[in-house]
Amino acid sequence: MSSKILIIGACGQIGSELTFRLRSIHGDKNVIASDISYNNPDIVNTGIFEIVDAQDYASVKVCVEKHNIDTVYLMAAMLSATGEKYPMKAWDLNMTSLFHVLNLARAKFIKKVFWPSSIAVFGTTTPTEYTPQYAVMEPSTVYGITKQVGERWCEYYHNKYDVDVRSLRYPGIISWKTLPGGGTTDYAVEIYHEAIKEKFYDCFLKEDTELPMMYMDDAINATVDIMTAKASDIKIRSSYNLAAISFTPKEIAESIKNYIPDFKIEYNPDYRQEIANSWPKSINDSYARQDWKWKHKFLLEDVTKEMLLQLDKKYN
Ligand code: AKB
Repeated sequence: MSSKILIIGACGQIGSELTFRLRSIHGDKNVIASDISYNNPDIVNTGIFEIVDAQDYASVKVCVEKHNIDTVYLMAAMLSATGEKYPMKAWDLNMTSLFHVLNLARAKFIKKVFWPSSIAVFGTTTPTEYTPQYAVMEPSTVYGITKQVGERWCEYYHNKYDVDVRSLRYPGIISWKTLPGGGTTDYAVEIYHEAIKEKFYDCFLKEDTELPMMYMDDAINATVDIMTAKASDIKIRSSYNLAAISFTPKEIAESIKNYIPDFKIEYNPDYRQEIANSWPKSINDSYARQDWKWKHKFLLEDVTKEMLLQLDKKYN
């Protein structure tokens, strides 16, 4: 019997592409997309969609029971940059929604949970190059704090209540279908849109700010792979380091210039520079590669080629 899946936060950058992929694997009738509002017509009008408030236990539970859900992907969250503007709202959304889903699993309403963590769990005291799975974690953003605490709760619910929860520490995710919102790594998506539309990008990070990044297809593959792996292969129940590529704003701009030679970039760092400075430059994800055979496919050249191709079709 096919699994019945609920995606909470399905209208967002990762949630939307995850919805498309899971519909293609499990069939449209087995995947219920949900969000707090009808703000992504591509998701709302193309399959089953429900309004679910991730902060309201009853709202989540009613949807789970109505559709006989066994697996929940909790993709709703407030990201790093917006979280710094609204610290308490970020804490409330990111923690309350996680507890609701973990408690539904503990009470056996659902069998399996995916919850994304982030490179934001690391902080200025973490080694920045090839950051290991087990490193000092002193996050300096509210978002990072919620992800670090969330990881501890995931492991706790697994150990104490046998909850099958699986998690990845996503790097910055690059995609063209749905814009990201409120993150520090968003520059690496915006730059492609502006390159196609204006041949100019005003970058909010310094030219040499190196951060871990990944193309959306790789992120979705990793998510599907960890969720379909045998439970016994998932040895880490907090969250797995996950990596693909690392680059600076200058390097991404150079790769765009290979296709748009008159593309120009200026650097005007704002409050997000400090957030980026606190994060790793590159990640060691050897546990993911070893335990459930994770492999990335997209390098920076592939990402640039695909992003410019797709956005050129969209805007021109
Ligand atoms: C952000 O920039 O806040 C996110 C993340 C790295 O988790 N994209």
